[in-house]
Amino acid sequence: MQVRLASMEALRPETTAGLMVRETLEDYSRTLHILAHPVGVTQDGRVGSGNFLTLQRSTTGGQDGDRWDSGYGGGTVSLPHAWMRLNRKSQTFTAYWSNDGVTWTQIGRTTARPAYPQEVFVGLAVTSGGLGKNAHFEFRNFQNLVSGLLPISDVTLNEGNSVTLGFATADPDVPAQNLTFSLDPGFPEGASINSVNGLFTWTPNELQGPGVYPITVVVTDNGTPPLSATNTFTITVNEVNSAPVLASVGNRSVNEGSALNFVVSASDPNDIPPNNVTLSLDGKPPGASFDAVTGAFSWTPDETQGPGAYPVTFTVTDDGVPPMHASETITITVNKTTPLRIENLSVSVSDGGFSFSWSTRAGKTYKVQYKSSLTDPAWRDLPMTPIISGSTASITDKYGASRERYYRVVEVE
Ligand SMILES: [Ca+2]
Ligand SMILES: [Ca+2]
Ligand SMILES: [Ca+2]
Repeated sequence: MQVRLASMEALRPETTAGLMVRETLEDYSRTLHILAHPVGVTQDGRVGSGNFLTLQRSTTGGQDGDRWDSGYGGGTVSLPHAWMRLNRKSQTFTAYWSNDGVTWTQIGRTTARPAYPQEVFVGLAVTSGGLGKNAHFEFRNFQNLVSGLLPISDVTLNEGNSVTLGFATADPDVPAQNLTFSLDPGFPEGASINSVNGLFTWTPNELQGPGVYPITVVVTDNGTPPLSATNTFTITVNEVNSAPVLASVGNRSVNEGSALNFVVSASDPNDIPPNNVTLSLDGKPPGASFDAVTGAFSWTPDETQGPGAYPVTFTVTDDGVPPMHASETITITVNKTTPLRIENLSVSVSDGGFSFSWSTRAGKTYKVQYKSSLTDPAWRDLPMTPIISGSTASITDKYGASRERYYRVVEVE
């Protein structure tokens, strides 16, 4: 706080006027003063050239004439411009004087022991200079400077949301100084304060939640020296759970009797820290298996399952709060496989060989193989290819009808 002493009348050597801090409103409370002492008589009786001085009562009920650690006898009191300022930062009190309210000179500084309470009483203090004496004082320009940064409540919000907070001084109408707002180092990335109007804004990102962030706002005036006040509060950022992601599976098809194997994978890439994820499968066809840990699906549909279309749903669920999930429903198409059937097979013996004919199926090609004995280990291809005529294929093996051979017709894909 600061004040200008504009006039004093009825001066006596002990007449003083200035600012006071007191611990309580009781008599003989601990106090701290900065006083203008225009007559300039020092406490030990010597005449000075005009002084500002600091005094304190450092113990409850004790003497009120203790100096601060250094403060007695600064500057010249030059009415009506006798400016005094008393600044508190935590337990450190500093006194300044000025003859213009712009350039300030420190006169005393002390750290209170025991500590003063957070809230103290402040005001103007005068001494007439003797019992029964009257004196008249005129103060102007009292300002409760930035020391009164209004307290602000702690804030809790979700990551991704914005917070805007206004920081006001306790005395918003008065400050003649330009005030500059800033944040103490250590504030979270992305947080900022408007240096002019004290508007604090922050949108904590995914990386910053969950977390607890103490933030200290500093407001500084442009006096000489500059004085500042701080206000610390806490922002708690909650984690917001995002859904996990299932890697695309896609529809599948398989022939009955064949194995279908694939692996489903999932993660939680949109959360920091990521959640644990669990896989599950709905609509599992009979005979299929699914490993929820590895995501491995396997199924060999049997003869009774094709043809058919089987919708199955894979789901990933995370362990966030609340749990989130993602799923994909695919269709597994089971194809019927048609066994090879050679129809309308006829065999004749003619022209010194064996002739075969059979009905063909569209899109298929054929070959004929033989063995001389059924105990031969392998079938051999006949060197000639079948002759296709319409939907009939025929082939003649001029091997000699009196001999023995075993044949088979092979449908080639
Ligand atoms: Ca996060
Ligand atoms: Ca998640
Ligand atoms: Ca998140």
